[in-house]
Amino acid sequence: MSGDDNEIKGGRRRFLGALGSGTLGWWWFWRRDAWSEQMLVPVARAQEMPPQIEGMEGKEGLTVMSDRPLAAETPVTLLDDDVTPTSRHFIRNNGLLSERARSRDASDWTLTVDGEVESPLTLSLEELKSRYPHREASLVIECAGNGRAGFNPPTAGNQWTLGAVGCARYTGVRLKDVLEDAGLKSSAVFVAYYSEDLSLTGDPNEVPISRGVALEKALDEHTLLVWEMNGEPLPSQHGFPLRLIAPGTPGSASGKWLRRLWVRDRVHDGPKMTGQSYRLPEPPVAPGTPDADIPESEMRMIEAMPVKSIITSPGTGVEIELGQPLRLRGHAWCGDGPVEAMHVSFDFGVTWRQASLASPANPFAWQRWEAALELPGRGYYEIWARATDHRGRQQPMVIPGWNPRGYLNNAMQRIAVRVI
Ligand SMILES: Nc1nc2c(c(=O)[nH]1)N[C@H]1C(S)=C(S)[C@@H](COP(=O)(O)O)O[C@H]1N2
Ligand SMILES: [Mo]
Repeated sequence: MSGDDNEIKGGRRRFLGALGSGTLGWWWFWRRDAWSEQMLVPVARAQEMPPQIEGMEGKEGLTVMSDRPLAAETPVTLLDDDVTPTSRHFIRNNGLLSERARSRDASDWTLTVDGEVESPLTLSLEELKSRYPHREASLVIECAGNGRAGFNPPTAGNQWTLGAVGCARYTGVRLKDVLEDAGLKSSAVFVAYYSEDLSLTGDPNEVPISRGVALEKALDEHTLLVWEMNGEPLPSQHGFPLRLIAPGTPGSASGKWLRRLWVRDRVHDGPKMTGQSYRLPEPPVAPGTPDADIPESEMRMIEAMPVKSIITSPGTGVEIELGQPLRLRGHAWCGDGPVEAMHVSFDFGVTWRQASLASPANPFAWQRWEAALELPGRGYYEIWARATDHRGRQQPMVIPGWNPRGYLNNAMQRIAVRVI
């Protein structure tokens, strides 16, 4: 890092230092690296990129959480685009890339669809492309653990802040069309995926993750099998040659590097489907409750991601001149329907202003929000941003229900602003 960057960061740190002493535990300010990420301008970040982490080729300014398996999130100010460029889409791998994903040769690749179907299918990529009508859509994928860094006491797993989310454009076919072609039996209740990523242990028989979607979601017309992301064949890290996108569900349902869809007569029980994986305690538990004290029968599967929003511009720590409006931008989304309203506050939630909110490009795309705030005078302000969904549910101000794996933190984001 150059001396200049140090100066910028040092100055802003002094300005933001006061935030650390707040009493509400506003987590993205507490975590030094989280808020320093947000303060850096992209050009400074470029100089900071860790050199040559395998799999990060072509990724711009992402923060690597883990290099084995690879997990990297996007600083929130780099998520401003309506359609997230591939270079800025987060990565979450549970295992290691297969030889096929590395070599990008799909010539002898097939997808098998079997289980509770009348006629099992084995399809090449060309057959899949030629048999069913093509669909294109902008779809949000959000890791269920996005925001995990906010939980107290901390929970194990990647300490995502705000950036394990993206909304890229995908091309593929409806999962529904493929399932109907195979002919669903009345016993079908769940569609499980098997993929060809490799376990970290190196054991070729060990499956790093095998999840999927309940039948109703599988038959939703927005649940796709895709071979293209942002107009290019799927990148190696994002599931080449074919992945599932079940938008609105935890990202882990959207299997990458697919080989098999197993239609099941019960809820799937593959790796990361059972125990505490992608489940919330019901009834709720006190923060820090040991795993052993929560019986498996009291863990309920997460089906939809909750309402959430981000402030993509400006980054926290910005200074504006008196008399200039503060122009805010970001996105809002919800896993089971549209976002209905977006509000911002500059006075700690005492008053709220309605922001403009665009319709989504299609269902399950995120929605652009914008606001121009007149701040009352010189000094220090915090901006809070709050989305309200189609059922009137709002983002909480503080970290919501602690759970053993740290899922579904959809607390409002806030940024600090100084009027000079
Ligand atoms: N086969 C397979 N599919 C997978 C994963 C994986 O490790 N293996 N990770 C899941 C998780 S936890 C998430 S959040 C999303 C991330 O998708 P992305 O890496 O394209 O952002 O992929 C999901 N699909
Ligand atoms: Mo995830």
